[in-house]
Amino acid sequence: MKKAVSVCIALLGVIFCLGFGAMDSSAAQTGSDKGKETPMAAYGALRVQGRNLVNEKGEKVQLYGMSTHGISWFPQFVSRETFQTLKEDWNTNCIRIAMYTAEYGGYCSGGSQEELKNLVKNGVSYATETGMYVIIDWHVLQDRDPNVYKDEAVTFFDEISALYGNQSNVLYEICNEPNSGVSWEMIKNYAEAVIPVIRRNDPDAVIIVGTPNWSQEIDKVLENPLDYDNVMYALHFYAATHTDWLRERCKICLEAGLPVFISEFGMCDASGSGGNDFTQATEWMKLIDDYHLSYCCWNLANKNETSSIIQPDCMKISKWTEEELSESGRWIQRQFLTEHP
Ligand code: IDC
Repeated sequence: MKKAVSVCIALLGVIFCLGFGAMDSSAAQTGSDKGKETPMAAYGALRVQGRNLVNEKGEKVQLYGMSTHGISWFPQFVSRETFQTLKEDWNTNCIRIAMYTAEYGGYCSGGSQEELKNLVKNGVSYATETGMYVIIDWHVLQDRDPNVYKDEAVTFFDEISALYGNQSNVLYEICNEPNSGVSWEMIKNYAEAVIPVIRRNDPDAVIIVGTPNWSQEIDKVLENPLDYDNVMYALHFYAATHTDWLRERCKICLEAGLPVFISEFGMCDASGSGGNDFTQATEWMKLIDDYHLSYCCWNLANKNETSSIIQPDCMKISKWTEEELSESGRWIQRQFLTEHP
């Protein structure tokens, strides 16, 4: 009898230890997430309410993170490890995937459309696994007028949005930066062709629309906005070039109720190089903070240019040390970590 009791006690002890062991290992698994819910789990489906991006409960949401460089040039950064690092070590909740349309290896300029689509799809999968929001950016630049490749855009967004209709973390940016005299009316015509195609597949997704003059003349939208729900308008700034006057314009639009999304910005000048102007960048961050704006920083690459966040001699695609980051990288990482504790 005594023996049976001691066997029972021993068994209970083993079960107890195993139980705690199991608890410990599950704690270790969530340890890398610092015990936080993923951004997607915390916010769910997003929508636009007045000038704000809001979550399912109608509370304001701020998306923030990095934009890739062109994925034709730097496909290696569309990776699971990269996105994990950006979420866990950089505290970001969003990633923008920039697919150029007309530049080197662009979607409409000789790049392999299948490979580019696969990169976009992989990017969306990695973001989803990581619990982040993801922006699919049709990166109009050298083509100036989004109508030049409107048919290609319609086909692309039709195919891509059909995949994500039941996912709540995908946003569509339908034209990065129309420029060189392309008017808001021309952009609006384009948007009116592309948005219904996305809406058919993904009725509630948030759609970001670029604005004239490299997404700076956002005020042109005020008199003639698009007649769709869940649309936001892009404003892009490069702090060493675009200062008070563009912030003033941004404020006027916000006060008039326009939903603004800063889907691209840099701390340097508009060439993507030159020196950083952190005084101006800090002024921009104040505005972003005051209005709870969403913002994506250009760019996630190791190119030898100021706006790239990784040193050109560093080949790592994740877990960069401070020394492996550029001056821009160090500044923006600190911004993400301190602004959104
Ligand atoms: C720049 C890249 C650069 C690349 C060039 C191609 O930083 O490496 O050679 O594009 O034209 C934008 C654009 C963005 C630009 C960036 C800096 O959206 O594509 O990237 N910029 O010039 N608008 C304002 C600045």
